[in-house]
Amino acid sequence: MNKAISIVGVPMDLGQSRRGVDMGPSAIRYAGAVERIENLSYAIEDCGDILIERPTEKEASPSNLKHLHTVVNASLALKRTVSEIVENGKFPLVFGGDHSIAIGSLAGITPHYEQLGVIWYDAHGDLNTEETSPSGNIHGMPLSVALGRGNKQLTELFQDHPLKEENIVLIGVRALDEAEKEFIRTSNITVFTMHEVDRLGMTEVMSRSLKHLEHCDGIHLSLDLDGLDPLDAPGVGTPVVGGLSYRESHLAMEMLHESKRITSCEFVEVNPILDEKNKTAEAAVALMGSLFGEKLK
Ligand code: Z70
Ligand code: MN
Ligand code: MN
Ligand code: MN
Repeated sequence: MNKAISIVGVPMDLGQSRRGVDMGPSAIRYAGAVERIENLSYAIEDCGDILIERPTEKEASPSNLKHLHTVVNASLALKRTVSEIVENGKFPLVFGGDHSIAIGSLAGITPHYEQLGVIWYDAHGDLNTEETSPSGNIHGMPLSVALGRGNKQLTELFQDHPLKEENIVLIGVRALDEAEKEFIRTSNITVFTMHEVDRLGMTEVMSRSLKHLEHCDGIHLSLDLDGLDPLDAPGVGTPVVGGLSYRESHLAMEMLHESKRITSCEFVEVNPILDEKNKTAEAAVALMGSLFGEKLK
């Protein structure tokens, strides 16, 4: 794994409806992310936070997209920052913020790879578009946008470098909208729902995922804390019961570390207002420990 890491925080909470996830980057830093990774002898720099506009009056959003303007501007700023980090030969580690920030991080990363693989660790598919979204929340759309589907102001951030369906693996899925199910049925995306995790076990799910992405020249991990069970990660905006356990998640991170394939990642949807004594941020930091190579012996 790249031993030089650059952290960037994205205090964004306008991609969904529950305030407070903009404090995610602070909560993750407070839980000791920098020290934890430094202890594993990485050279780590904290680039601070992307500036997010606070909309002063009701933003006139076109159609079914809440705070489109703010999300587009934040995505553009994050895209530039992340792209620069990759250009400088460093590993981008992004702290959310809600999952809409994946639009900016992926847009900054895809141009640097021929075949970027993505592991999407989430209870949700995040595959809605402006037309299909039941909520109008952009955090339910980032994977669609990265595939070039949806509102042009968002998809044009990817220009001629969208993701490819066959390079995407979803893990932990247990809450899909009808249109997302329909899209997945006809697409080449690989999905390991909770059913497959129960059936196969995390070891097999992770081996198959990595095998599926074998041809990729980089792999981005997008980890939504709501992929974990709410018992282990209560501080998220949309908790869904029956999720991945703390232990399965550590196993997944350890296998990703062993694979040496991860080239960038983000940890999103930590909402300290909804949390229990920073438990969710602490889980995020503990998982980073495993991802970056912490060992018990
Ligand atoms: C729903 C929607 C979602 C994250 C919830 C929920 C999407 N499918 N994404 N939490 N991270 O509104 O589109
Ligand atoms: Mn998500
Ligand atoms: Mn190119
Ligand atoms: Mn989610």
